[in-house]
Amino acid sequence: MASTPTPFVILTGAGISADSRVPTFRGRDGFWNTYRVEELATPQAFNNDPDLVWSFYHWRRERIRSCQPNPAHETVAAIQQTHSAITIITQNVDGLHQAAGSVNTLELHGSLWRMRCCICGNRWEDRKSRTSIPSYPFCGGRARPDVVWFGETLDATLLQAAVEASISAACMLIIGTSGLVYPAASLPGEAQRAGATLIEFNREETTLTPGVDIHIAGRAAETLPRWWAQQRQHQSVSLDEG
Ligand code: BJW
Repeated sequence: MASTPTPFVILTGAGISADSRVPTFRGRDGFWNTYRVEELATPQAFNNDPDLVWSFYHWRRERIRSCQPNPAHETVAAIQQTHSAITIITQNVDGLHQAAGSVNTLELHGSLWRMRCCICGNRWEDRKSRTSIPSYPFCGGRARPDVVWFGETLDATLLQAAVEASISAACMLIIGTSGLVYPAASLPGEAQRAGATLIEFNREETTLTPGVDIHIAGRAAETLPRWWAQQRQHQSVSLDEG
């Protein structure tokens, strides 16, 4: 017997946090000094110039520390509350989905608020302001942010969970991602092949736009709450009529 699909799976990228004043990576506002993320977010860059890469992460942590979830994060959390099996798949490392009250958030690219020891691989939470690279107190190894850099593999269990959630949903909401970075960018295709409707919320058209069923243009902090309010209204009208 075929199982009933989960109503939604939600895939988010940097654009959902743009209205919380978290800088995006690419496009109009996606800059850090004169560097591109592809030049800094790699293990080679960290090996060659750890202080430069650390200063990029220090800048990001200090900037994001005071950022609050915006109405798009809050709407994602509200959508999730309608069905216990709704999964949020995020490429973001800012923690704003959790701050908005979401659970079951698959952080595909890790977290800015966790460190990992370069020697022993242990991970720990760290929210302190750190202008220079800390060491892991137990083995003395150099710390790095526990994020996924280009050329590094994603956590296999998380990725598998993301694929399963994508192929089990009736509808994927794709919010604020350029769709340029793999394997996250392949999840909408997986969902669509399994029968899901794809709805994209983005300020601009992206590489995913030609393949989606509906593209809703504008800032996610405005478009997502409006769209969700309309869905709720349709739902209550059809319940009243039924
Ligand atoms: C708004 C808005 C508003 C603005 N409202 N919208 C298959 C094909 C080709 C290449 C590859 C492939 N498989 C693997 C690769 C290589 C590579 C890759 O994808 N390269 C591409 C660039 C071509 N992938 C990897 O290396 C991955 N590892 C991997 O696959 O391992 C196996 C393997 C290794 C090597 C070879 C082959 C296989 C790892 C990828 C890790 C990405 N890491 C980063 C940094 C994380 C840590 C950190 O934050 O510092 O993740 S890079 C950066 O990009 C970050 C993001 O999560 C990610 C995606 O960016 P995102 O979220 O889409 O943001 P933007 O800025 O690109 O877009 C913002 C969007 O929002 C825009 O569309 C705006 O319009 C919109 N927007 N304001 C709504 N208010």
